[in-house]
Amino acid sequence: MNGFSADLGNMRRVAVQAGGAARPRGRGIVVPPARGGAPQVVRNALDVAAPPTPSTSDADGFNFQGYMKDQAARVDAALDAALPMRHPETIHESMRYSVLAGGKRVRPALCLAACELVGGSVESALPTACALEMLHTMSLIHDDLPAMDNDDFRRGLPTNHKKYGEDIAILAGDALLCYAFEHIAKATTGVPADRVVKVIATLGKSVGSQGVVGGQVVDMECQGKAVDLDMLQYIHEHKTAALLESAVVCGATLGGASEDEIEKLRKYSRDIGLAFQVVDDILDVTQTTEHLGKTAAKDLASDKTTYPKLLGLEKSRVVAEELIEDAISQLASFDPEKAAPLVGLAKYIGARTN
Ligand code: GRG
Repeated sequence: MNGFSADLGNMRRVAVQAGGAARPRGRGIVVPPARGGAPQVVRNALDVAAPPTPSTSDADGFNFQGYMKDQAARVDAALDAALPMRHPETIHESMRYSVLAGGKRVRPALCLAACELVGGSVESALPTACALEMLHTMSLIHDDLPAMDNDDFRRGLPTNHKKYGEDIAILAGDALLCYAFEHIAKATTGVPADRVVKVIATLGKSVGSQGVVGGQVVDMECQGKAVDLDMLQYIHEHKTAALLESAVVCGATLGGASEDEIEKLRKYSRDIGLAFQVVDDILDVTQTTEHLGKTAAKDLASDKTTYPKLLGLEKSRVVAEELIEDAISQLASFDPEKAAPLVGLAKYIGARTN
């Protein structure tokens, strides 16, 4: 696995400070003030100076860090424009606070890369890429609520309910969930309508009771109980991998992929999706709160079953590596130059440190 991928994860610059305030530095996104508070400037995790050149290109000369930085900047600008301040201000402030708080923008990047891989344009997939980030962010807002994971920090900032209260945090999640679909339907241009309808159906299923919500429910029901590997895999595949799969499949659909191409990309995305959560489990026990931008050792504290708990750290790392290798093998029939972003994303997901 390439060193450059891991470096990307080290670039989070939104520090968790005493009191939870973000440290304004240089250029960044101005997040609207909370009730009565001052505007904050936060930076995307990828919006930082790239490390020295040797680590920015992989063996094939693809500049993955540069690619991710460009895609994140594009997505951040599109999200900023898609979520303007409106009346009633509180809810829009709260939505913007979490969506624009940074994040690695992995799901939008997967969507844009899959669309371009099969011949589509970034512009045609950008509304769906933004919708994916809105859905992902709403799932984080709700996951952090006291009724769920009860967390105080996310993306290096106080969680949405800590900042705006539980009532507004629930509603901000609800509003982002609705707006994501409205945004795809209204803002997608240059794509045949039947593809857009397919994307809306795919995305809807992936976050509902047969996807993210289903995985979260089983995860909650399993807490404090003995969980075997099959059950853990079910949880991870639904709670986390479903949205990553959707990102890739929706991007490919918008770009006009054939059934055969969709199937290969579906297998790729299932592998990276599961690997993403296996690595998340590993990071929970190997990284600090400051580095992660969210509370570390949370799974340990809540006695959750994780891959490291069932298999140990080393075996979990091997599982993640094998999944990444399998994912990359699904891309073998595509033009290597066009597939480079998805190869890079797979390697990054396997080697990320936050
Ligand atoms: C989706 C309708 C709907 C409801 C939400 C609360 C809930 C139901 C689901 C929880 C889903 C969840 C939070 C899964 C964990 C996924 C995960 C590993 C998140 C971390 O993603 P990163 O590392 O985070 O990409 P950043 O902040 O970089 O975007």
